[in-house]
Amino acid sequence: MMADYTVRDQVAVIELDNPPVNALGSAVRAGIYDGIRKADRDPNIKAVVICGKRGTFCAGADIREFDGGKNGPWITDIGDFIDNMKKPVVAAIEGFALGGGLEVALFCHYRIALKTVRVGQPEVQIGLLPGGGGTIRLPRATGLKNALDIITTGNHVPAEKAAKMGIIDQIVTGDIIEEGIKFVKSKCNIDTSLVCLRMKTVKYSGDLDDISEAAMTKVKSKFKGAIAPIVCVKSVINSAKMPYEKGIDTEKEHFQDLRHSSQSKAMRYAFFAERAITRWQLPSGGNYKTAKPLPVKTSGVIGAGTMGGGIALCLITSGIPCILVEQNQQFLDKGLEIVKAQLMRTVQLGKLSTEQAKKCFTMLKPTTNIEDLKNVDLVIEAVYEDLKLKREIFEKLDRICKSETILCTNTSSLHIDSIATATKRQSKVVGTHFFAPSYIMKLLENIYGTKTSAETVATVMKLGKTIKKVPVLVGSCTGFVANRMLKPYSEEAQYCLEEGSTPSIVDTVLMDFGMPIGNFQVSDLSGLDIGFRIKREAARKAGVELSKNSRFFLGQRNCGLIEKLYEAGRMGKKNGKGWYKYESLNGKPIVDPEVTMLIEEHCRSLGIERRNIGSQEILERMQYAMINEGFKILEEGLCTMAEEIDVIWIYGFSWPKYMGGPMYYASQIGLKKIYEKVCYYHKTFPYSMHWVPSSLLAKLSQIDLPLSEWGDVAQGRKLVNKL
Ligand code: 3H9
Repeated sequence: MMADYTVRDQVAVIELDNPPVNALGSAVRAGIYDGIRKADRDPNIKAVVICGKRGTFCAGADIREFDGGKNGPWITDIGDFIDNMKKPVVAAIEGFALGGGLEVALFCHYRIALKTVRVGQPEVQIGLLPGGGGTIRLPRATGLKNALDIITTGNHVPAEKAAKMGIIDQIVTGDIIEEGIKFVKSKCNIDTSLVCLRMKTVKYSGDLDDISEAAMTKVKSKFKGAIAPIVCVKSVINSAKMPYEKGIDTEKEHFQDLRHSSQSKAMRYAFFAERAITRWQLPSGGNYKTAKPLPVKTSGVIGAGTMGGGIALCLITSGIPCILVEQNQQFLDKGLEIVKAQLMRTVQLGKLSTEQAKKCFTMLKPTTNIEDLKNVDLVIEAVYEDLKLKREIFEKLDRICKSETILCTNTSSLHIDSIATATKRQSKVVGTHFFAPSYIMKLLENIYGTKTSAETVATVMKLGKTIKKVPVLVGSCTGFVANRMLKPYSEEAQYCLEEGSTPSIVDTVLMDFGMPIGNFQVSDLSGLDIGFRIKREAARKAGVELSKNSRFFLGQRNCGLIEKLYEAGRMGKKNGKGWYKYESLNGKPIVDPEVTMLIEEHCRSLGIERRNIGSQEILERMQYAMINEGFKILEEGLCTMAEEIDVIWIYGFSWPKYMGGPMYYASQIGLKKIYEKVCYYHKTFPYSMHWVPSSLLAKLSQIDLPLSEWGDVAQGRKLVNKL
């Protein structure tokens, strides 16, 4: 049994014991159930303490068991037994009490916790609802509104706030088991049956329909397309509308439906993918187990633009002092204003208090003297994408900084070696690609160069976590993983325009699929001038003309629409005119007949006959082209597992988690079908190199292997011809 039973001073102590987080697998549930029945039977036992080993109470049900058919007592069976006990039962909480863990605690007559504890019902984040009485009992402890908030967001609640809400009865200090015993003994003479009845019989006031409608509207707009938040609202409202037992039974039915849903399966995959990517390894052999991160106690950022300012903000709000460098006072002042404005916004959103924000700001040291960086542990260069400039900066940093300093470049496309070779410390140079807006977006694409050491990688992977990002390690190539995959995706969107579609049709198809924002809306946000400059730079490097009227560029299919829009003065949202028009900077995209005319004129001038393109074709072309690129990335060893690609799309481009990421999506469609379609489009569009089928995709389409093994096949750790 995975719950220890001991007796101390006539109190039974049941300790959950399932490393690493005491997840409530069937054996643990059986252990608790046996323990409380034993305590109840034993006349020498006066009370019970339930707690967890290894400094944490419990992180909820064992998510790994959801795919199999393991049984054992349900949480509500354990709970009903506790409810009917005459001996008081206290949950003594340290670390986390999440999901089923909090549900078990809510069935206990009392809950005490250390101040550092966090509680929550995060089930919604894996496409579920709390299925062990959480939606029925939590509202009885906190009131409907708080419970709706906790259950539909899945956010953790710190102990003191939880105590104010009625979840925790007492905050304690010291040894949690000793405190539990002391607490529960003080309750021995109270009739506990009355205490537990309190939970069952609580009645609600207020207009339930209004509360329900407001909550539904909120979750439908905040979690567009996700089913679980909607079911969570329904079940919490049931707690007020239905008799207690009926509410519990209905909750269990909802839980089982969601457990088998494709959305929950995808989100459970994403949960484990996020953990799998922390087990990184370098081709040279260094890995997450052996490499020790260096401490980063001080930092520097070069460039106080929106990117650099946002990065500096990430550092100072995580408690890492930062020296912010700009080339002149004017730029520096402008950058500081941006940082201040972002900090203010954080305060307005309630994420920081005014005091905390002020304290953070004192950790920022603005300067125009790059020499001030000489003693920092790590520098992130965030100037614009110009190789010559970046090399100059790295050459200078190499001279100025102490020998231990790690030098990071926030590049979105340049090879790391092309920058690292400007220094004599290539092992300490690494790419840290932030996504705009850098303070908000969670993805941090860390890129190793040929000579980057495992220690350097370990340091930036740890730093990513410290500044609350999701760090993913990838190899260096043009555009790295994120932008390299985005390229065919966006190109296909443009080809669809010149073949007959419109920006709003393409964007609607993507948003109906679940993307929060369409491709052309994103392009307007980043600015059409960026796309234009990238293309112009590629032409310059190749020594050729960038011709907007040619259907070919560098031997490949070309769509000159970006050039034409740029020429027509359409820069994107910043000047109110891009693929759409905008009435203000915060305005919504409006279809602009001028753009439609421009596209039609473009087609006429090139003799392209426009046709109706169905939504399935638009989706397939954008997604399969990008997925094919993903397989090439695996094939080239730039990622070691498909999970890395999925996490990049979830956190870098807001791919809906309930679709698991593009590679997971491909696994659900079936690689055979994807491969056939890629071959079909390759034949149809022979001048688009991105349709050349990946040989790994070709290989995997012939066999049925789980996604978790695709990386092994790519790297020869699994030989498919021997299967
Ligand atoms: C539920 O409770 C349903 C009920 O309402 C009804 C049921 C009847 N199961 O994240 P970390 C593993 S649904 C299995 O790196 P941290 C994790 O995979 C559940 N494994 O650490 C990793 O393994 P590995 C509702 C789990 O300190 C290791 O533990 N609960 C579970 O950064 C360390 O995890 C949740 O959704 C689990 N429940 O964060 C909570 N939890 O080393 C999910 C963790 O092999 N968990 N593991 O990669 C979390 O949010 C975080 O893990 C936690 C710790 C905050 C607890």
